[in-house]
Amino acid sequence: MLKIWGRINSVNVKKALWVADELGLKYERTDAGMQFGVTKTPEYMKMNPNSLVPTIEDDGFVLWESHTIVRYLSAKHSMGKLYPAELKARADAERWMDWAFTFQAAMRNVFWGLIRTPAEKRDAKAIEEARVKSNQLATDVLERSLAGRAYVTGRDFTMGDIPIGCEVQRWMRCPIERPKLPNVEAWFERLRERPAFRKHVDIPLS
Ligand SMILES: N[C@@H](CCC(=O)N[C@@H](CS)C(=O)NCC(=O)O)C(=O)O
Repeated sequence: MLKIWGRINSVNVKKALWVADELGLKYERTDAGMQFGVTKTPEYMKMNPNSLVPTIEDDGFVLWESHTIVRYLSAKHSMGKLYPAELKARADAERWMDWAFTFQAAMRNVFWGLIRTPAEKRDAKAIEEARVKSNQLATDVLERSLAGRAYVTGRDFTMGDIPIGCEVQRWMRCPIERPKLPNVEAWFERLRERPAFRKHVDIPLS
């Protein structure tokens, strides 16, 4: 059976859990990372020398890097659907997967500052800079690209929606001021129609 290591509140673990459930896979999950430890043990580091989550094992094949995990499971179980078979359509989806890390980096200080740092220790300037940057990316890139599209690559839901869907959930649920972005909001509501997204991704931030 597929094994997944990682705590459920990690944005990168959420990507692996979402795709696994989206594909209807059975898996066994082990808590790892932050308060659960595990990631610095020799056994874990043999699988993932980065000491980070997520890691998966599928029939003896060990894989880390959340977006690669999303690609691998999509290609294995959903060729031509979640994993577009046509080269340009696939590159389009992969572009959004890569861009999700651009958005994650922009958002990082908002999320860590407001969700994982006690009020008295917050760096207000870093939080504000990250808020402005992530709002700008959401407006200039995501909102514009989603005009006339149901999902990031067009009419159909693909693996391209998974990493950026997880990052945007954080942005939507952090207590910050955001611009009104009708295309992003409609796309986010479409993601919320998916049971696997509600179960693994749209949960309270911690
Ligand atoms: N690029 C890697 C980054 C993995 C990563 O940074 N994971 C974080 C959680 S989101 C982590 O393991 N943090 C340390 C911990 O949880 O102990 C991926 O996408 O899998």
